[in-house]
Amino acid sequence: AKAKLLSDYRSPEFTIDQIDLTIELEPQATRVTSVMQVRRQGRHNNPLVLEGEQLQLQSVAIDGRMLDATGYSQTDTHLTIAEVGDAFELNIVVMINPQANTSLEGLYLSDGAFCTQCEAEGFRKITYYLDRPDVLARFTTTIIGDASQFPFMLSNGNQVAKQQLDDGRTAVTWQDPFPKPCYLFALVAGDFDLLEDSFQTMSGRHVTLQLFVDKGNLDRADYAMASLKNAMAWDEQVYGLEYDLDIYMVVAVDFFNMGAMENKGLNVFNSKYVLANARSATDQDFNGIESVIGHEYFHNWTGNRVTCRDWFQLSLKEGLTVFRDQCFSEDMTGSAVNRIDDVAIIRSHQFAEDAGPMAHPIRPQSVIEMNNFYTVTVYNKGAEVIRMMHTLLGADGFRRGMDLYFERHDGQAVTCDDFVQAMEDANAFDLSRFRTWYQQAGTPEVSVTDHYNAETQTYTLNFSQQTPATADQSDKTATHIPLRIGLYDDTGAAIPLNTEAKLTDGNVYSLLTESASVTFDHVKTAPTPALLKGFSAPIKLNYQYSDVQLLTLAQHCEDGFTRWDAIQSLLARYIWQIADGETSTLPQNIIDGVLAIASDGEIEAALKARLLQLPTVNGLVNQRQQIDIHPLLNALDVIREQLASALYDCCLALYQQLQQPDYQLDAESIAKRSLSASCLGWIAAANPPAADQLCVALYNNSDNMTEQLNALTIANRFDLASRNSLMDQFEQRWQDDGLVMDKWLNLQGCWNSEQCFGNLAKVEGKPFFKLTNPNRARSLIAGFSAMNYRYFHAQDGSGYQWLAEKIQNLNSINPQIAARLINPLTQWRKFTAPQADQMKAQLEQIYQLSDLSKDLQEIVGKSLG
Ligand code: HT7
Ligand code: ZN
Repeated sequence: AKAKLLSDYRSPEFTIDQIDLTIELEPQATRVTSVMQVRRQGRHNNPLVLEGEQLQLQSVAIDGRMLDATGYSQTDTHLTIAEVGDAFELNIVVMINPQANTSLEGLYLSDGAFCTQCEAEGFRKITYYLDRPDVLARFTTTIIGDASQFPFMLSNGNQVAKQQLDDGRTAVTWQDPFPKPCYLFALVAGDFDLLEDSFQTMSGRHVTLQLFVDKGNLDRADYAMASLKNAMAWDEQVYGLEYDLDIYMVVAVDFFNMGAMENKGLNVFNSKYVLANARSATDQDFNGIESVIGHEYFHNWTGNRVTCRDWFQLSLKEGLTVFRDQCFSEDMTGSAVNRIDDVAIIRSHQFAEDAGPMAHPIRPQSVIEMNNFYTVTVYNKGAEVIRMMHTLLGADGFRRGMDLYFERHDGQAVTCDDFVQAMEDANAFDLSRFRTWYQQAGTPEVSVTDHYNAETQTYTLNFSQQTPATADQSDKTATHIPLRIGLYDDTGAAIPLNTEAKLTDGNVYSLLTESASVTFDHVKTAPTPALLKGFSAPIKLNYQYSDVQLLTLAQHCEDGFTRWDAIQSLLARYIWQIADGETSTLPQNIIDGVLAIASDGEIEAALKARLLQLPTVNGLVNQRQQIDIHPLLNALDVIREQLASALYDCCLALYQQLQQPDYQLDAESIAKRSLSASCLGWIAAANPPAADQLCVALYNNSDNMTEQLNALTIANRFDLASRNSLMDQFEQRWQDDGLVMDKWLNLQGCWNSEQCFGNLAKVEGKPFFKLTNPNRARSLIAGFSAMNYRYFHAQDGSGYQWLAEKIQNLNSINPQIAARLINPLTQWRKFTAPQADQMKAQLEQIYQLSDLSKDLQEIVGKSLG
C-alpha cells in the first residue's frame, strides 16, 4: 500500500451539496440508494472519481439516465465516471453485507442492532462517495426496515417523516440541516431501552436528550445522562458554545472499536463509556464516562461545526477536544490529581510512541492507513500543545482565540494552522516558533544547569534544548517551550521571582532558542528550582537534583504535579541503580520522606494516593535507550518490598481509618477509596497473609465494584491465597455480563503466576470471551502483553508467541484492533537480547501473512524497517 502525503493535498475537484440516502436494512443484503447533487469545482475536465470498498454495484444514473458499463469503470477501491457535466444529479445503488462486516467499520451488526462507524474512511463501505472531510453535504436519510425488529431507526438531525410501506416495512426519514463530511454520518437501528431527559440552552431553547441502551440496562444510564447535561452547561459557561439541534441522541453498543463517535446529533458509544452503576462499575469507569461523554459532546463545535480539511489535520479536532474534556473533568472533580493522571499517560505511552518506529508529529506528514493515526501523539500530545497555548496566552487570551476561530471558520473544513493563526491574531502573540510542535516528532529534552552567587544574591538558570532524531525525521529545530518556574528555599518556602527576563502569567518562561539563561535577583540562599510546574510542556527535563532537593519539592511544593514528579524521580533513580547493580537499597532519608508523606494528615487523599505510587514499568522503560527487562522488574520488586515494610504500620492504620460505611460517588469518597486501595497494595507487599484477610473481607462486605475490584486486583497482583476463590466467585456472579467480565479478563491477562500460560488458554475457551468483540479481546490480550511484564517477556519467548497468534487471528477479523494490540511487539528495539530477537522473529512471521491488512503492513513494516 502506498503512503499519502500531506504535501500532496489538493482541494476536491467535485463537491456534493446534497445527498438523499435510502437504506433498506437486511443483515446480509442491505440496499443503499444514494441521490447526490454533484458540482464541479474549478476549471478542469477530469472525471469524477468516487471512493468505495466492499460494495456490490447495482446501477449508476446521471440526471435520471442509466449508465451502461461503458459509462464508468470500477476497481476494488474506486468508481470512475468519465463523462460528467458541471452540475448533475448522480444516482447510485449498491448492495452491502453488514453481517459479514467484522471490521466494525462502515455498516455492521452489534448484537443484532445495525450501526455505523464512518470515521475515518468507513463511509466508502456504505456507498460510493467523495469520502474526504472537506466535502460537506446536507444529508437526508431514509431507513427502511421491519419496525417490530427495529423499533428505533435513527440517523443524524431531526426525524421528518415516518411511513408504513405496503410490504409491511416502515420508512423513517431524518434530515440534518448542517452540511457535514460523510465521516459524521450515522445510522442505528435496533430495539433499545430509552432514557429521555431535556436541557434548556443559555438562549432558552429546549433540547431533547435521548440515551439508548440495550434492553434491561436502564439502571446503568443515569450517570451518562447527568454527565451530558454537565458538559452542555460547561461549554456554555466556559466557551459560550450552545448546542445547535433540537435533539441529541447517544446510543450504547457492545461492539465498537474505540471509545465513542461524535456523529452529528447521533453519537454512537462503546457501552463501556455509558453503562455504569455502583454495583457494576468502578470510580475509574465513572470518570471515563464523564470524560468521553464530555469529549463527544464538545466535538459538536470542535470537530463538527468546524471540521478538518484533511486527515493529517486530525489533531485540530482531537487535540483540542481532549484538552477541552480534560479541563471539563478538572472542573467537575475540582482536583489537581487529574493533571497527574494525564501526565502519566504522556510519559508512559506517548513518550514511547515518540521514540518508537511509528513516531509522528501531532500533524503527521505521511500516512498509509489513517486508522493507525488515532494515537496518543495526535490526541494526548495534541492536547498538551493546545494546553501550552492556553498557558502562554492565559485563559482570557485563549478564549479570545477560540472566539475568533469560530467567527472565521464556522461551517468550514480547516487546518491546524488556521487554529494557531486565530490564537495568534486574537492576541497579537508571536507563535511562529511554536508551530514547530505541529511539524516535529520526538520528545524535546531540556537540560538545565544553575549557578548561585552568594555575594550578589543572584541565581542563574542555563537552559539548552535538543530533540533527538526520530524514526521519521533526523533534523530537528528548537521549539517554543513554556517552563513554569518556582524557586524554593531549604524550608520549602517559595522565593519571589525577580528577573529582567520576560515571564508570562504564573511565572512562565518561554525557551525559544537552543540555549538561553535567566538570572533571578534577591535570592538569599541557594534555591531548589521547580522547572516544569504543572508539566507546562511535554518534554523531558534534565537537571541534576540532589536527593535532598527532590525531597524538599516532594514535601513542600504547592504544585501537586511537581510533588509527584519529585518522588517519581527519586524512586526511579534508585530503581535504576539497583537494576544496574550499583546499590541494593533505598537510602533511609528517602524511606523516611515517603513515610512522612504517607503519615501527613494535611495532604488530601487523592494526591496522597498518587504520591505513594511507584514509577510504572513503561515510564521507566522510556527513560533509557535499551532495557534489560528482568533486572529492571527485579529492582522494582526490591524497592517495593523495602518501602512496604517501612510503610506497613502507617498504611494499615490509614486503611482502617479510610473505611466508609456506604458508597458515595463524590470526590472525597472517591479519593478515600483510591488511597485505601493504595494502602492495601503496600500492606500486601509487606505482609501477604494480612492482606489476604483484608481482601477477602473487603470483597465480601462491599456492595460496590470499586472496592470489590480493588480487593480482587490486589489478590491477583500479589497472588494471595484467596486469589482463585475470589476470581471464581466473581465469575459466577458476572459471567453473563460482558462489560463486567472485561475486568476479570484483564486480571487473568496480568496474573503474575507461573500458571499464567495454561490459564490464558483456559480463559480463551470461556463462552463470554469473543475475539470478535474488541472490549473482550483488548481486556485479555492487552492485560497480558501490556501489563504482565514478567510473563510477556518470558525468557523462552512464549509470551511473544502467544500475542503473535492472537494478532494473526485478529488480522482477518478486525484489522484496526490487531494494529492496536500488536504495539508491545513493535517496541522490540528497546530490549536487549534475547528478547529483542524473539520479538522481531514474531513480527517477521506476521509480516509474511498472505492476507496481511494495510493496518498491520504499515505498523509491522515500520517496526522491522
Ligand atoms: N472521533 C472518534 C474517532 C473514532 C474512530 C476512529 C477510527 C476508527 C474507529 C473510531 N471510532 C471513533 C472518536 C473521538 O475521538 O471522539
Ligand atoms: Zn475525539
